[in-house]
Amino acid sequence: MKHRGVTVWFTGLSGAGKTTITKAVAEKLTSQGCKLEILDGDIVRENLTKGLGFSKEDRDINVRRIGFVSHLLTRNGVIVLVSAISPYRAVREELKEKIGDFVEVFVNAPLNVCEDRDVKGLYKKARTGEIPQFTGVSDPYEPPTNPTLECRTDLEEEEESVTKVLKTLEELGYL
Ligand code: GGZ
Repeated sequence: MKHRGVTVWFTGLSGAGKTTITKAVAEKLTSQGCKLEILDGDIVRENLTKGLGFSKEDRDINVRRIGFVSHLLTRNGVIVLVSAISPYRAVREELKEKIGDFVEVFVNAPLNVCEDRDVKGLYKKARTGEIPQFTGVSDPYEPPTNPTLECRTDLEEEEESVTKVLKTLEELGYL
């Protein structure tokens, strides 16, 4: 399928569903023959940004590096699906400006829902203080004020979120 390069940036709390939606969108697009890459915070932190922690400074470096790679790929016609908490609005805005072809998806579920899911048991550790500076618990998350799209993963099925993302990319002329 013919498509244009774009960064689709999924931001939201840990456990909101960023990785799940990203993988499902990737599957659909790959099956349609699109060239794409996934940059997932979790994985990037084991490679490109290994050694960085979760202070504001380190998160900003992490997010900017992801943005840098995403920009290179985007301008070479790749669809880049970024999945990172990216809690600070200013850096997301900076990358939006820089990359241009940038779709911001707010993967949103209330903190208590993410905490109830606690897939990896991280929230529990955050509450006891075993993990410091945990987003939403002991560290800030600044929600987008004007995202391209919002997926309320506590209210909609995965399928619906995926369809919304694909429809938005189509409407904006990327697909
Ligand atoms: C937030 C943390 C923390 C702290 C470890 N705060 O849901 P996960 O587990 O699998 O993904 C989260 C990941 C966060 O990495 P990002 O690169 O997305 O973060 S950021 O954009 O803010 O740089 C979470 C896990 O690492 N994790 N400690 N303190 N999430």
